[in-house]
Amino acid sequence: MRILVVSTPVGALGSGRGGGVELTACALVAGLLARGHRVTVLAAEESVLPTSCLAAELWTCCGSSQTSAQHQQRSAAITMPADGLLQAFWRRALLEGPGAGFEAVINLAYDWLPLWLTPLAPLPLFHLVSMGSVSEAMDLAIAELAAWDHRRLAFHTRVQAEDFCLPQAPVVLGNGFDLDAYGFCAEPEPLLGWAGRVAPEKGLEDAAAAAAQLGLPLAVWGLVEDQAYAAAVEASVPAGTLQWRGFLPTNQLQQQLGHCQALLNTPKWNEAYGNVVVEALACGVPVVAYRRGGPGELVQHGLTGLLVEPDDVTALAAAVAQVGAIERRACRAWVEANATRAVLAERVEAWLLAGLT
Ligand code: HBI
Repeated sequence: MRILVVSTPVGALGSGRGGGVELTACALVAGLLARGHRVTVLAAEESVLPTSCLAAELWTCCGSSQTSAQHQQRSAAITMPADGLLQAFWRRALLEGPGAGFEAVINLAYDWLPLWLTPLAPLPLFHLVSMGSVSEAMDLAIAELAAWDHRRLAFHTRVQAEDFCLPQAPVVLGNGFDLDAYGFCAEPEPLLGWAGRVAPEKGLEDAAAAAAQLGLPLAVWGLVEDQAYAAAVEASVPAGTLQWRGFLPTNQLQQQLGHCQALLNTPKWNEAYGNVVVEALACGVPVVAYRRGGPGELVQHGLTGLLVEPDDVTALAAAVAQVGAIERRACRAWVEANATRAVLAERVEAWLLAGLT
């Protein structure tokens, strides 16, 4: 098929500002290309596609970024900057899309406009919802679209989809990773890891507290989105507990991540999936996570990591002390079976075909 994939309007692909949706975009595009589909990516200017996606055509738009949906009040009205990137994306997709012969459009933005346009668009729009519930406006737009045609929506996990009012069982796609990009590490160092956007909904403070309790250093990878929050976490533990490693491209991240005894995953919100959980598993690193959101569904307790009662830092630390019992090879094996690009692309293709009948 000829497929248009529309990226997030919160930042350029490769900038790290798009968070997990950047990884999803590249996995989905590379997976569809590998299955012989022709793919065009519509993203913010300055976006960079990884080598695995270079066979895709890149369309770019300029305009002001959309405000991150999860950092607004739940009751906030729908807002778009007057010169918004979101509007530019969808004007181009709907004006040029039909002439370009796209049989389907996959939207990766967590925004109101593309959802609202779907019933009146000249092209079939499909939406991979990338977060749990963060606003009333999006909850309503998702519920209304699901009532119109639930086949146009897909989610990363069942627990994420449960946040929304859906008339039928949702399409659940998981996510996909390029295993060649992740090296397996059999022998860890006395080091714990945490990865993700450094922002309140990600709960870094709990992982820091657990590492301090255990007297182990905690390497922190990710874009510091909220400086004040990061400073507060740094101040909450003894100096030297946290090693701020910054936002690294995958090849550098996986090289460092593999040395961890465990990845701590401490979401405060209903994390839709938890890319970093699977990235750690791909390196052979067991995951100790709160039994919450996508990580609570992805981590196989006792096999690929340990799940603890959400927000219980003492239980988190106690579980980390037990993680040596987890077979590191079993962590990578789980990813090979459940979260490769090929698995994701098969599921995406089936989703589109089902929605087009
Ligand atoms: N906020 N408005 C808006 N649009 C997005 O596409 C978006 C977002 N916040 C976060 C985000 N996307 C991604 O980081 C997550 O979906 C992974």
